[in-house]
Amino acid sequence: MRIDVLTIFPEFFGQVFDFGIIRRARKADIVQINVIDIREFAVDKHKMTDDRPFGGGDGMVMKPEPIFAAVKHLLGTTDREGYPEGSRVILLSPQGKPLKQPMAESLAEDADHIVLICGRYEGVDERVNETLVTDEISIGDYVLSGGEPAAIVLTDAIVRLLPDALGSETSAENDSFSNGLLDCPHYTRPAEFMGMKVPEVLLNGNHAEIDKWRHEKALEKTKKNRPDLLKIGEDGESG
Ligand code: 9D3
Repeated sequence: MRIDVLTIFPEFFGQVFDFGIIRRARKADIVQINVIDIREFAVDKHKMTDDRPFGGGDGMVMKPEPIFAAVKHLLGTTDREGYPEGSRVILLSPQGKPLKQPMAESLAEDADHIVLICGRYEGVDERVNETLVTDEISIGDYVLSGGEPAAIVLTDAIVRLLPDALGSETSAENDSFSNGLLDCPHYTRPAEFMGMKVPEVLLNGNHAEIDKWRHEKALEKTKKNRPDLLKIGEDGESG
């Protein structure tokens, strides 16, 4: 898979793609990640990437021309109907569909070239959305200063699902959410730390009991922190 990140703040990404699973996946050539400065595609002598909103109001809007030029450079066309098979252009925006694990799963499975557009300021000229964008995604109901942190989150969620990206020591099947519950608590040595004891059941080697305990604790944690995950039927979701 190839992921190209379009941003006006390329330095923001620093070393975030140089650690852990993403680093390993890049080394193994499972994914190629490029961070591209939108300003390189600016058309005027001042290299402008933003301008004042038509209709008035506060803030600035990202201009369409540099983003169209960048997508044309990367995908050969500015018509989303004509993109190569398996190409997606994703706009990270507060107005997007909220990111959920199944979206990351289908992108990991179906896409071989993803272009991420990071918005800044008040937003991006809507013609980008109308013509270039195949998917508009938000990472949740809170306000960020721009799409860059969201691009990092989405990239991480996708890359770790690519075949062979996870080491054998861990598995995407055991993740939180794959059974609809949060994960159970975990403990390691020492068996007693500052007077706090590891639950006896984890020490006795009875794996049927351990599995039962883990499921109970997962349910308890989910009720406390994410009761919404236990509700079913409201909009056809499995809960
Ligand atoms: C006043 C209207 N605001 C929109 C809800 C303005 C605005 C806030 C934040 C415009 C852009 C931004 C920058 N955020 C993103 O680009 C963004 C984002 C987010 O803020 N929350 C969750 N997911 C995302 S993805 C991109």
